[in-house]
Amino acid sequence: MRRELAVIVGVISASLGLAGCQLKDTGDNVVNGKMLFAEKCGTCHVLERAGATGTTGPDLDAAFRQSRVDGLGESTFQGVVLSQILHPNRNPQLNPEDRTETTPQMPANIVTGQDARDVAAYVAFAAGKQGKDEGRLAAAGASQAEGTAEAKDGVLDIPVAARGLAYQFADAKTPAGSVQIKSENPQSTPHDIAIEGNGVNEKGEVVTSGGTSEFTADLEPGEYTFFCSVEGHRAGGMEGKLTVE
Ligand code: HEC
Ligand SMILES: [Cu+2]
Repeated sequence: MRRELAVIVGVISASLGLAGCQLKDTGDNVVNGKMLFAEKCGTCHVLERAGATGTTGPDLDAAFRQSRVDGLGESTFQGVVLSQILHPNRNPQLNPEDRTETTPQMPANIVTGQDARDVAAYVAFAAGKQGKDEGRLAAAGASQAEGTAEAKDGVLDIPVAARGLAYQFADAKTPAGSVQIKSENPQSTPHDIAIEGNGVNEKGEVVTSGGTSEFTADLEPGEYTFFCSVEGHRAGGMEGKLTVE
């Protein structure tokens, strides 16, 4: 009972603060909320301000945009998001396409306690809202892939980025021949690395939390694609061009 009350009071005081100014001391830390969102939620949801590109669950910008236009307050949003985190899929739904299986499910309690309140506060602040995050919030979103990974001594290393559906590199290059392709994954979200093109279709193991996905392939010169084969991740942006010279 006591604990429930504390949650409710927390939600109300946070939303009052948020309505006035995004970074005022509200008791809820939206910077922490955004980092956690990008790491743990953004792999399944789109939320543009967080750089989140996941496609397994609903697009949260789309989900909240109309309610925002209709003038529903961020306190309401925060309550909705928090209860979704604590008790997801209370009503598992039939897949609208074939009406046989249930649609994918969101795991409960991915974040807990104050972290869950921080995430809910950030989503309430950001979902469906135009513009970009500023100040301390700006740097806390999903990582962006950048630059070209180049093979060294027959090893092509394309690590997973710190947060979100991204590798550290946007594309890659290697000389032809036998190449060991590897990708360390620092996230708790599972990822692997795979390549396809020119009749090649190979992948490493799915790994989490510091594990390395790797395999060796014999590659002829040409254009290939590297990507993560975990469902929804390639569509969310985990892919790049591999040029073999
Ligand atoms: C493994 C994929 C996955 C992860 C990770 C995930 N979600 Fe979800 N989420 C879903 C799916 C699927 C649904 C729709 C079905 C349901 O409600 O469970 C959903 C629904 C939601 C909804 C309701 C949207 C609507 O239109 O009603 C919210 C809000 C939400 N998630 C927020 C979050 C937050 C915040 C996190 C991180 C703490 C998170 N999700 C992590 C898959 C995920
Ligand atoms: Cu992945």
